[in-house]
Order: sequence, then C-alpha cells, then structure tokens
Amino acid sequence: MDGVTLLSEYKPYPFEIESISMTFRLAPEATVVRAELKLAPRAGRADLHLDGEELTLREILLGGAPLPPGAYTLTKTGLTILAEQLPEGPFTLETEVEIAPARNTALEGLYMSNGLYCTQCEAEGFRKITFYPDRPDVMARFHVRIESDLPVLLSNGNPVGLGKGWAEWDDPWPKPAYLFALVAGDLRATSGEFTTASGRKVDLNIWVRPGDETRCDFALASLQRAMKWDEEAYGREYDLDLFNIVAVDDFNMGAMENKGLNIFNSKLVLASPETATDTDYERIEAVIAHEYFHNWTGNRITCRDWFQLCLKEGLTVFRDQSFTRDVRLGALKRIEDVAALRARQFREDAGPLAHPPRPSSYKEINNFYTTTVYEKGAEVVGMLARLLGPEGYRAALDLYFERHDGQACTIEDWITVFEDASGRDLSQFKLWYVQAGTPRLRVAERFENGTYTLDFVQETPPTPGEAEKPPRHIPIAVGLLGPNGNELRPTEMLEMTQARQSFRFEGLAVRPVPSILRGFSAPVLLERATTPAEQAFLLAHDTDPFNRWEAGRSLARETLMAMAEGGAPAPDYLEAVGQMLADESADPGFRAACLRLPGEDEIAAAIASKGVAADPDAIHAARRKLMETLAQKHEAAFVAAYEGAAVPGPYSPDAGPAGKRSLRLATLAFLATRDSGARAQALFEAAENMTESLGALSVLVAEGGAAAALARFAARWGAEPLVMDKWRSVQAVLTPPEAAAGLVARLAADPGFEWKNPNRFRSLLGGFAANHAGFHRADGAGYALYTDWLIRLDPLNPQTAARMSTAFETWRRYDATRQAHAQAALARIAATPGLSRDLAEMVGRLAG
Ligand code: 0A1
Ligand code: ZN
Repeated sequence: MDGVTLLSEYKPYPFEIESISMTFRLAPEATVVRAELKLAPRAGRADLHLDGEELTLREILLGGAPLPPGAYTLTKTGLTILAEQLPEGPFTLETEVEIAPARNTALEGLYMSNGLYCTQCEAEGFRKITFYPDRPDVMARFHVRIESDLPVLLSNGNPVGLGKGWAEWDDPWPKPAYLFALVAGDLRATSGEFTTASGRKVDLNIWVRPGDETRCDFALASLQRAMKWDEEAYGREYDLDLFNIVAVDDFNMGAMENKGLNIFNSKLVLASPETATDTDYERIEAVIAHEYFHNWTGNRITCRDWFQLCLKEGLTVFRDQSFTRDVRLGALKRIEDVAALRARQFREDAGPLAHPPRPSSYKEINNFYTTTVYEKGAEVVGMLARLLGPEGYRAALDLYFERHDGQACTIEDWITVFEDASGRDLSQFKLWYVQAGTPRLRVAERFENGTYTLDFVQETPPTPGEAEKPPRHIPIAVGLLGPNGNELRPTEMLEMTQARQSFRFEGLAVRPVPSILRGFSAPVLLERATTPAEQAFLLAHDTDPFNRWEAGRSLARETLMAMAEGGAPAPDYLEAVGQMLADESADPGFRAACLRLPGEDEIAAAIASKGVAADPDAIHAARRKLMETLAQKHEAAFVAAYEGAAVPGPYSPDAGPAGKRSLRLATLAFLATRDSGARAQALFEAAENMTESLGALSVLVAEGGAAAALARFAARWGAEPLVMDKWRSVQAVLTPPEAAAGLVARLAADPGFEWKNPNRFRSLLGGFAANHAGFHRADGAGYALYTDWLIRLDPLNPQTAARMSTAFETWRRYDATRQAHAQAALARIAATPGLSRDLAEMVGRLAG
C-alpha cells in the first residue's frame, strides 16, 4: 500500500551514530543549522540514508571534503549516499542547511511562538531541522551550540559554555533525535532545587514569558513531588544536574519530555487561583509528573520504533495516574480515570478508528498518539500490576530498568520481563497489546446449597481488519456482600482465560450480592442482568468505592436511556440520589462524582450499542428532564449539600477543598433548574477563584441566561488568552443545542479569534464537538461548520486538524439523515485539493 509503514518490515539501522555536534545560527526566516555526525557502519556495507524534509542544503562534507552533487541523491524526504561512496570504517559527515522557523505553522521541528524559538521533534520533527536518521532506535550523544542575541538559550543536558550571543550544551546520555530540544527567547525562570536520594543536587527551572513568573510556583512544587515519588515508588533518580521546563503558547499537544528540557503547552504550567480551576491544577500536577517520569520510561529506555509507542506512553500514563492517586484521593482519581477512558477510549474502540495499543501499520504516526495507545496502554500495565501484585510488579520493573537501560525496546521485551520476573506465561495476555476492541463480559449467577457461582462469557466484537477475536486473559476483581451490606468475601482476583468460565464461592449461608470488576480491574464492558434495587443497594453499601460509583452511574445511564425512549425515571434511582445527597459520611468529591449525570455522548453510545439509532435531541431533553425531576424531588437536600460545601478562606488546590467545590458546583447545576440560576448568579458575583467563577458561569450558560455574566467575564479577562479559552469553551460546550452552531460561527468570525493557535482553535471548535446535540444537529449545520474549520486549519497545522477530525468517529450511531450529513462532510474533506497526509489518512479511516 502507498505510504504505509509496517511493523513487519522493521530493519535495524546499518550505521551507528557515535555523536552529533550541532550549531544553530538563529534567524526567523533563515536559521542555519550545521551538523557534524560521527558514523560507523554496523555490519557490512550499506547505503547511508538520512531523513530530511523542507531543508535547503547549503553544504555537505564527507570526511572533511566536499561531496560532489553526483555522489548523493536528494529527494523530498531525505538524502542518500551510496555505499560505494563511503569509507569502510568510521567517518564524519557534515551538513549545513537553512530553515525558516517563522514560517513553520505546523509546530513541528523548529518554530516560533510569540517571539520564542522552540522545537517539537516527536515523532518525526527532527528531520525538519537537519539531515539525520530520524528514528528512535538510533541513539547518539548530542552537543549543541546556539548562536543568537536572545537572552536565554537552552538545549538538552548540561550547560558547558556561555558567552555573549552564544551558549553550548552537552547531553551525556545517548538519545534518539525525537528527544532533542532547543529553546531561545526572552524568558524568566522560577527556580528551585531537588536533592536526589544519592545526594545529587539538581537545579530546577520553570521558564516562562516575562510577567508569567507569578504563576509558576505550583508547577515547580509539582515537579519536586514527582521527583520524590519516582524515587520512592520506582527507585528512579534523576540523572543530570539541571532540569528545565519551558512554557510555550503554541503547542500541538500537552507537553514533551525532551531530555532535561521539557517543553509544555503554557496552559499546563501556568496556574494561579484567579486564573486556573481545580481541574487545571490537578492536570498540571499530573502532566508535570508524566513528563518527568518519561526520563526513565521513554528516555533512558526508549522505543525501538513508533509501533512500540505504548511501551513508553502506556507505562508513563500508568505511572502518572498512580502518582496522582497517591498524592490526592485515590478512589476518586480512579473514578475520574475510568470515566475518561470510557468516554474516549471505549468510543475509539467502538468506531472506525479502533486499533490495538500496539498497531502494526500506519501512514502518519502522528495519528497514533491516541487514547488507545495512552490510556488503554495504561490499563494494560495496570492489569499486569494486578496480576503480579505490588511486590511482583516492582520486581518486574526493577528487572526492566536493569536489563534495558540505554536500549530501544519492544513490547516483546516488556512482556518477557514480566514473564521472567514472575515465572508466568503471558502469551495470552499479550493479546491486549496486539488486538483492538473492548471485550464484553457477560455474567450470570447461580446459588445452590451454599455455593454461589458466577458464569462469565467474554466476547470482543470485530474491529477494522480483525474479524476473529480469541479470548483474552482478564483479571476480574470480585467481592461478595451480605444482605445488610457487610462484606461476606473480601476482594479476590479471578483470572478468566477462556471464552466461558465459571467461578464458585462455597460455604455461604445466604445468597450474596456480587460486586464485580472492583476498581475496574480490566478495561471491559461488564453486562449483568440486575435490578435497579440491587444497584441502589450497591450504591449505598459497596465497600469498593469504585463499584459504589459504578452502581450509581449505571442506574443513571439506564434511567436516561429509558427516558430518551419515552420512559419514566426509575424510582430506585431517584431515591438513591436522595441518600447520596444526604450521606455526609462520604467524601464530598466522591458525592459530587456520584451526583453528576452521565454525559449525552455516553447515553448515545449505550443506546447505539443495543443496535438502536441514538437521537441526540431526545437524549438532551431526557437529561434536562432528569435534572429537573431530581432537583424538584430533593430540593431541600440539594440546598443543604450546596450550602454545606462552601469553602471559606484562602484558596488551596488540595483534594479536600477541591472536592467540596466540586460538590458545590454539582449541586448548583441541579438547583439552577429551580431558581432560574439565581444561586449561580450570586456565586459568580462572589467568586474569588476561577473554579467557582467558571463553574457558576457554566451553569448560567447551560440555563441560557449568561449574557451579562459572559460580558463581565470577558471584560475582566480579555487580556488573558488562557482564561478566554475557558470563556469560549463553556459557551461552545454548553450553549443549548439549537443556538450552539450560530454562536460558534459568530465567535469564530471575531477578528480577534486567533484560530492558528491550537489552544484557541480547540477551545472553540473542540468545545463545539463536545456539545453533543449541538454538533450532531439533524440538519447537518454542526458538521458543516466544523468541516469548514478543519479544512481551513489543515494547510497550516495538519496534526491538529487530523486530531480534531475524530469528532466524526461516532457518525454511525445516529439516524440515516445525520449519517448522510456526516458522510457528506467527510467526502468534502477528502475532496479538498492539497489535503495533508495526516487528515487524508483520518478521513479515509473515518469514512471506511
Ligand atoms: N510524548 C509526549 C506527547 C507528545 C507527542 C507528540 C507530540 O507532537 C507530535 C508532542 C507531544 C507525551 O506523552 O507527553
Ligand atoms: Zn507521554
């Protein structure tokens, strides 16, 4: 197939790169990059191929002598020197190229953001900087000299020289090119330090634009917490004298783990109580940790090729999730992670973009930075940890670091480590890595003569390119409860390996209530015929907090599904909500999570999975109706919970106060259906932190009465782009469906809307795609508007355009009219002249 890369065609690179020494002479329109590579053939003679794109070659020297034009070939994708031109032993190759960072709108390679030079090289951006084997299994030592009049000049590793107009950096750790970074600009540091367990003092800096220094303390403290945690939980110490983080305004993703020089989207660094929400704080802490943890899982041990991406990403997400569970409220964090996994990854797995955590082919690797690689990858690591237990898992990880430090590895290497550390055969378990799709796990139960039996059946529906799915190895955590809520059997890890399998529990005096898949022990869809009464019982009594939440969630989901089809809410559910509201013994953040209704997309997915076309308008109306019904039935209890959750005193982003604010805002949304938003208006006016200000504003927008509040918010925050992203986003997500497309079109047409910046674009268009009934409008106006903007963004920033096209991954869930509109939108994108490879691959898969 054209332009397809296959895992099966992997071949080692025939040369070793001992070192690369680079000099950058920075200029916006004509930066000159000189690179000197020291190479040695690995085995036998081979042509030398170096990747390179959009580079103007000015000079090329082999062994110090100019290479005549006939001695090499230059194409759009690289440079090749035939084997016969090369010496038999080690040699040097020098190139000088010219690039134009100011014209780089794709934000890949060396580009400029607000007067700042910065780089993004993962996955294949280094080839836009110089000619080089741009693949992760080629690891080399980098020496970098930067020449520029800008005050701060940074690269990887340790600084080794600094003068007027130049700086030199040396990274002692061999690394793949995707971890290279360079930053130059007028930046200010917030500095701190960390002393490692073995006594190395590390200087820490968070670099930001002048004026933003006041918002860096939390990021710095998060970094220090992450460094400590990695020593305690994984025995991993930092390995350089310096760790730099830089915040940039234009960035396609969240952040990047370049060795010793992490580059962050500014929204994931900058935080103050007035400008950042509790959710922002939690995410900043998690992403700072994530990138830091990559120093070992990604940088010291990297990936052999990009098919192995989940080797570093799944593991590193698992590590950052564990970190957040440890430093905040573990049970609540697990609930948030699972809710996000189901909303995004299960959705991906159920649609045309489904792929395994380790895919076996791709056209554009940037399209595989997916929730399947990241979040499902993390779940798979979590299952390994559950199967081996805490000590077994730690032993396996110790072995992984010991055996593979300094190497570029595969998923096979990783599994072998777990097999060797545990003595278990994990060949069936490996299917989780190489097959797509979410297994469905059906369970029935029997109780006879004191023996309780659970009969499980597993089945994974077909996904693109995979018709047959053999059974998986599934860890199923089960506990049994007695009739009054006491625990009859503590949690036990059942291991299912067959298509059908039964598990018996003996010696029970009464029929138990089972609590199955505790802690979400495997990423599966559990199906069990149960009654609302039993779910309400579990919501009230389960000793596993995750399953408590889960019981309430499925009750709510089933109630909403029934209501969307014209039914009435389940009385058991209405009662259960009253109990949860009044349960002051439960953690406030947990109560908030239990009270919040499932989103409309989740209901649509559940309806569609039964083979029925989802009706976005009916779902929206049902959700609205359920909020009103609950608020009416329990008004006094909502008021009490709202008032009881006030957090007086100075703001702290800690889990305790954040949980209370979350309860306060969850109850506020219900109360707004009774008081026409009066409480929300009052909270908006009194709010002293962004969490409450934005929370109250969101409620007002959803109620359709936010004009004055929106104007006030914009007047206060007009000069703060990151805050205005929130302003745009709440409107795009929450404006009532019939008005949403018109509103988004107006906000997008505002000349002040800087749509070329990915944060701005995502805040508005990404927000709109999350407005379920607004985006999936029956007349196709939502799809058409969105498509216009994707087509406009693609020539400038293909990566972000392609990523955002995933809004169309669910089009088959809806009725024939909506399907036809979605197909027309995809066809219109596909027919656009000059479409990027990124977006072309996506629309091909989406339509397929
Ligand atoms: N490795 C980073 C994410 C990242 C991936 C690709 C990028 O550009 C294409 C940028 C960042 C992480 O996992 O945080
Ligand atoms: Zn990562």
